Amino acid sequence: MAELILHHYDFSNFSEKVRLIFGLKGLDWRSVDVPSTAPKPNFTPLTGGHRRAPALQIGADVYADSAIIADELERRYPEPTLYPGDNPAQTAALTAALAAWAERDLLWPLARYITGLHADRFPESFHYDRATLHGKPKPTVEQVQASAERNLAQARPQIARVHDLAAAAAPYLFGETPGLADIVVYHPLWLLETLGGPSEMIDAAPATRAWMSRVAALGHGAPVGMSASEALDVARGSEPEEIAPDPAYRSPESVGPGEQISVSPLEEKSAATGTLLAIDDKRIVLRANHERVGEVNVHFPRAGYRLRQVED
Ligand SMILES: N[C@@H](CCC(=O)N[C@@H](CS)C(=O)NCC(=O)O)C(=O)O
Repeated sequence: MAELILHHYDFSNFSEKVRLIFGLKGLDWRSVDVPSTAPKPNFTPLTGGHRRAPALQIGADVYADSAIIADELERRYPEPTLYPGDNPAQTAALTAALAAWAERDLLWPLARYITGLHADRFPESFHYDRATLHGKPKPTVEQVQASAERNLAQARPQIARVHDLAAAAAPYLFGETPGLADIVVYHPLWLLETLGGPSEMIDAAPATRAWMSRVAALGHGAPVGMSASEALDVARGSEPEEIAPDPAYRSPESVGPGEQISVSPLEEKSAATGTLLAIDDKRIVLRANHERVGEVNVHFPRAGYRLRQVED
């Protein structure tokens, strides 16, 4: 089977989520560093232009979001499962609901708080890059710093929820076996401490600290470094998988297979473009073409992405 190639960077929390999935499943993988700001000329040829990290490349198929990466890894490597317990479908549905909360209400106030608190440690270009991504004007370092306080006010009530979850963990959120649920709640707190050092908000709850240590102990599996150009060569030397569209599916945007489309994360300025290959309520698959890599399939989850038809 083709190697698992993760395009990621060290302080990316969504990348940490995937690294921990590799750890939970005990997988070997290849590790390619991606810059944390645009442009990303050795990355976007693989993604139809999508710039966010992480992306998992398997040959000429690229999974461009941690949620679709989790789905694909569970499909290819079902044991140990990401959804432990007697009712895996129920665990998967509850995990998705937990991720929606953790990756929005918990993550974003924490991320804005900690990058605001340490705004002067990042180059100005970093703050500008993130503002541009969200269609906002260039902020001053002082403006970024000023946002720390109001975001802390929003983060704290959500951390209190994590404390309640961790206090009830036995010893993981869904019982004796770790699962994706633990990882999705963990990675926002990991970001807080990766950027800001040990946090008093976490030390205040020993159960949270102990649960976080258990999740961190999942590790990252077995990575071996790879250069970005080697990864591009792998894509160029591979054929993308054939994927049959569901003929019965009608997208609410009235877009169908064979049409030129753009795919963007909701409320964001960046987009991937290509030919729509397949779509249903779970996924969107684009066929993109770039002179460096030839044809690739780019896979996105349906939830969290919007589609637009574009002119040929
Ligand atoms: N929904 C995406 C979110 C990915 C995301 O926001 N990644 C951040 C890094 S943790 C990012 O790409 N930031 C902008 C950049 O690196 O260009 C996922 O689950 O993978």
